[in-house]
Formats: sequence, C-alpha cells, structure tokens
Amino acid sequence: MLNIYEKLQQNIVTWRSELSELAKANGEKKVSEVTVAQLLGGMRGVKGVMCDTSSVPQDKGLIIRGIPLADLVEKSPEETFYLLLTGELPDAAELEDFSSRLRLRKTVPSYIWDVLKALPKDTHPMVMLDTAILVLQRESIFAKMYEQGIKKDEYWKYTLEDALDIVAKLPALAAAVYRLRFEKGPLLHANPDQDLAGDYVHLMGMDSAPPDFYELIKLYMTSHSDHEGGNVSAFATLTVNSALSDLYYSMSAGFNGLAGPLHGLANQEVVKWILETMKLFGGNPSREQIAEYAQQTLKSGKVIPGYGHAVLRVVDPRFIAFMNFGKKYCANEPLFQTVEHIFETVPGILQNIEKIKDPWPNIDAISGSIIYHYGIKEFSYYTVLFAMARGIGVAAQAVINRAMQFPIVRPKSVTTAWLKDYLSKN
Ligand code: CMX
Repeated sequence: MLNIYEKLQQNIVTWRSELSELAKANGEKKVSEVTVAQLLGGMRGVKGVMCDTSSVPQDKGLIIRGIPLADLVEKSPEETFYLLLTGELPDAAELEDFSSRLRLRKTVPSYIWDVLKALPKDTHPMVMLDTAILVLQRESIFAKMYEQGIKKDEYWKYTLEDALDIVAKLPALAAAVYRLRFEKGPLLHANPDQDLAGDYVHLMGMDSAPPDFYELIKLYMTSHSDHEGGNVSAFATLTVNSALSDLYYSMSAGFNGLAGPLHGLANQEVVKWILETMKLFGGNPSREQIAEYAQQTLKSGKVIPGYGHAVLRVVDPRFIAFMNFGKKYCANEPLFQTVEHIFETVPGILQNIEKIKDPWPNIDAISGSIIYHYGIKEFSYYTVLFAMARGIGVAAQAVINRAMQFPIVRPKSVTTAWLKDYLSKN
C-alpha cells in the first residue's frame, strides 16, 4: 500500500509529464475566445483555469474525478478528500492510513478560542470561521519551509501538510463557531477516534441526534466539497494561493467569497425567504402563495435565493441528492415541504423571464431546510457548514496546483478607452 505522500508523488509524475507534453505540442492552440459580453459579464464561460479535481458540465452538474455526484452520496468526507487529491477512491487500507493521519491533526490551539471569544457577540459566523483560519496561519508548514528555502518541486508536499492540518480541524472550528456564537454551552473536546463527520456531530453537542444526522453531515460534506475551479470560493483561493500565500491565507480568502449572498450565503437566504413566506401567510404557504411571494421578491429587485446558476442549465444534482435524503428522513418537516412546493412553482416563473439563463434550483435551495429539521435553526450559521465542506475541495485544488507548478494568476485587464479603440479598429 502507498501512503498519501507516495501515492501523490507517483501520480504527480504522470500528471506533470502529461501536461508538459500537451503544452509542448499545442502551446499556441486556442481553447477559448473572449467576447465583449464575456469581458463585461464576469468571464462567464471563458476557459481560463485548469482544475482536475472536479468538472461541472452545464447539462450534468458535479462530477468529481470522473464520478458523478449521484454515485458518491454515501461516501465519507475522508474518501471524498482522498478522491479529490489522488483521482482515485481509496481501498480499505489506504482509507485507514489517510484517516489516521487526519485524526492526529485535530487539535486546535487554544489561542483560537481566545480570539473567537474576543469578537463582538453579533459577529457573523462566517467572519468567526474565516478569522479562525487566518489566525491559525502561524501554524503553516508551507510558510515555515518557504522561509527556510525549498525547491519549487516540493511546494506541494508542504501545501499537503497544511491541507491535512486544516481539513482535520474544520469540524472543530465549525462546531466551536456554532457553540460560541449561539451560546450553546462550553466547547467540547474532539474525540480522537471519530471520523470527520462523527467528530462534527459530537463537537456540536449532538451525540443524541438520530443516526441520520451523521449521514446528513457526510452527504453535506461530499456534495459541497468541490465545484470546479472557477466559482468564487475556489477561484479566490487559487488566486491567493498562486502568490504562494499559504493555504491558511488562501482558504480564508476563498471563504470570504463564499460568504456572499450570490454564492454560499444563499443557503441562509433561502431559509430566511421561506420563513418570511410562512410568516406572511401564517403557516405552510400554498403554491399560489409561493408564486405571489416570488413575484413580489422579483418586483422588489431581489433574486429568488437558491435558484439559477452561472454554469448549470439543469436541476443541480446536489439539489436532487438532498431531495432524496429529505424524502427519506424529513418528509413531514414543514420547511422541507415548502422547499418541494417552491420547486414545483418557481422554475415556471423564472422560465418566463428572458434574461435568466437557469431557472432551476441549486444546492442552496434545499440544504438549509434539512439542517433546520435537525434543530440547527440559526440560519446565519449555514454557510459555515458549506465552508467546512468546501475546505476539502479548495485544499485539494491547492495541493494539485502547487504540484503542477502553475504560475501566479494574472489575467490582463483593459480600460474602457482600450476597448473603444480596439472595437473601432476591429
Ligand atoms: N432570481 C432573480 N433573478 C435572477 C436569478 C434568480 N434566482 N438568477 C439570475 N437572475 C438574474 C440575474 O440577477 C441577472 O440579472 P441582471 O442582468 O439584471 O443583473 C440575470 O438574471 C442573468 O443572470 P444569469 O446569467 O442567469 O446568472 P448569473 O450567472 O449572472 O448568476 C447566480 C448566477 C447564481 C449568481 C444567480 O442565478 C443568482 O443570483 N441566484 C440566486 C442566488 C443563489 O442561489 N446563489 C447560489 C448559487 C450556488 C452557489 O454558488 O452556492
């Protein structure tokens, strides 16, 4: 059996030679062009980033290392992390070796709790998580080794050290944010024998929750882990990391992007939107009432949270995975039932608005309602859960990007004067 370092070392040799052959033979060939609409439109559809951990075809949705999400819904976060890093699912021995390395890295230094406790009481949970990761930067092995002088060839090994260190601590950090921010009692100690999902359940103080809560956390972590390299959290992480800022700096930056309402914060916005609807109509809203509130939201210039996507043009398979879970475990939850009714109503409304390219639900349209069912009702917390999972994907991407020795990210910006001049001549 090869351990994670040996496995990656072996795979990286192949990946590097493959890409360098491709570059040598095809360096001048075009893979993408940029129209003026794309230049002004957030680079939508422009192929400008390499990412092998996952792909998101617009008509299929998330595929992790060649495996569609639907075939990964039972996997643990450890298996998903290993898959993202190496391109292969681990066998039993590989999984145990990999998991045991993570288990050894769980302990969060106590100064982090001091920093979190010192923040104002009404600090957003995402600020608490992002701050914790940034303050942990003094633990970075990559930064220490870089300071001492390491070869470019070895950057990935120390990025991997940081990746394992951070991912192992994410459940404790995410659970501590919940307990501190919402005054749920003293912080609990990580259980050295637990896996990542189990430790999260334990550290939240939810050991007595039904076993399906543990299954939910597994599903949550795998389905939110990765979504190509161009989404805001992944792209922000990879851009910062490309300056050789270590993974603590870069993941914190990526999570700051995840905290935006058009990205990861949408899961909080969805539950807020549903609760507003229920309050307005005094209980479970009918399909007609949902349609009325959706029209009202659109008229006021707001987006319908959880609907639409920059890449997808079908129902997000991650939404489907959560829908299947909800039907099995919380079919009687009013919030979940409302999510089902919104799904039957809102796409029809959005389809009639020409400018909206994707009328279908994304993952954020449903994830919060299921978390709510298990008693975590403080919805400003939900993006922290997203981040705990996304950390796995962006960490894996950073290791691979350093292994492939990709240079600092630096697209060219142009001025309006340049654009006018260019267009007048072309
Ligand atoms: N409700 C209302 N309007 C919407 C909409 C929605 N759900 N989705 C798109 N639109 C609007 C856009 O705001 C845009 O309007 P303007 O031209 O007036 O600015 C127009 O339709 C065209 O947008 P698009 O090309 O279809 O979508 P984009 O790639 O620009 O944006 C996204 C994608 C996700 C930001 C957008 O669909 C949205 O704001 N959705 C709601 C928020 C949400 O659920 N975000 C989570 C996405 C998943 C994730 O990253 O976590």
